Amino acid sequence: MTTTVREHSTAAPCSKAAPQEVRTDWTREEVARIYNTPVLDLVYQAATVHRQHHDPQYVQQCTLLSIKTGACPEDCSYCPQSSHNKTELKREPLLNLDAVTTAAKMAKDAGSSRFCMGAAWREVQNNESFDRVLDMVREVAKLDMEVCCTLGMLDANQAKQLKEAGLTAYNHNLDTSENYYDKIITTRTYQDRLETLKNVRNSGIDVCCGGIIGMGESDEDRIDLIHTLATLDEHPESVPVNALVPVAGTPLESQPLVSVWEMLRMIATARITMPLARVRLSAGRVRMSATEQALCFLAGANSIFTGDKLLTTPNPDFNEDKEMLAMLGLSDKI
Ligand code: SAM
Ligand code: DTB
Ligand code: SF4
Repeated sequence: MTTTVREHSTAAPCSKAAPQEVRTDWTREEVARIYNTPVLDLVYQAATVHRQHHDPQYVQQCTLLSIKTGACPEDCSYCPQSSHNKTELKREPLLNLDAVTTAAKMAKDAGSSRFCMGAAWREVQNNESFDRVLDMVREVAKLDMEVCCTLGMLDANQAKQLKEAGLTAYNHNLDTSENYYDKIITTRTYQDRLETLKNVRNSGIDVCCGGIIGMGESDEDRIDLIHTLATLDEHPESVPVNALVPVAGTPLESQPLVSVWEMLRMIATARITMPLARVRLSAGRVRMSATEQALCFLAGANSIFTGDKLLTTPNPDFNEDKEMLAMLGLSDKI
């Protein structure tokens, strides 16, 4: 774990006045100033904004399912599923429809209100596999759950078909700053990512877009990432904040673990700059105590992935999560 000594901004006074307006014109200096606020003031300000816009007792539970695992042509340095990385992952072809509907029903019975299907693809192709994914979306939508997919790059027509099938949201992360991006991925560009986000937005599907910390990026890169997200024409409806899960066989396997203070800065800055978004405390919870996670909820995180696995790596035990949420008085029911 690393401890960074930073130059703090002077904490801006926190007002209990009317809810802060939703802005997409944040300057980079404003975002940096928020991010560098002394951490307890930052959490306090974020908690205040959170309470102006959200029920603080509500934390959404989402369940992830990897519908196609491994053998991905992209070279994302963090990812166990990249064929460029020598990880001990078992590859799995695209699941069949029944397996997916069964998993979605189980997730719903376990209390999830959102089901997210992930495929280790560079991009969606117009083939039978995509037709099967469209069927999966139709079936999960019938269960009266939010349906999300993360399938790589999408063109406008594919986005339209997913919308028509009943997709609620599409997850496509910017992952890091534009500057740091080519240290992490070389097989696609930041612009490619932004293009897909535009196609998703124009189709009327909600945008789920965030990033990963702990990949060797600087505070400046983290500020740049939040600045980019918070100045999109419309904010993403959900912003996943992932702590790198270092996986043996990936170039980032030896990265030091991120500390809770770093997670708090990201979550709180996302909460303050994108007040209406669902901020999702995503990968990395398995290494966090309930106390650390409680601070993240205080700072404005209002969604988590539950279930024993994320896509391919472990997530906290389902029953432990239930106990934690009950202890904190948090619930998926409004
Ligand atoms: N292939 C699609 C794509 O890249 O958009 C979808 C699946 S991909 C696994 C979804 C997201 O998982 C990535 O954008 C990344 O942010 C996150 N992710 C992957 N491996 C991770 C790791 N080791 N630690 C934290 N987050 C990770
Ligand atoms: C996101 O931002 N985090 C989730 C979800 N979107 C798809 C995925 C995390 C994956 C962590 C590594 C793994 O389990 O393979
Ligand atoms: Fe493939 Fe997505 Fe993993 Fe990158 S993050 S290697 S695109 S599965």
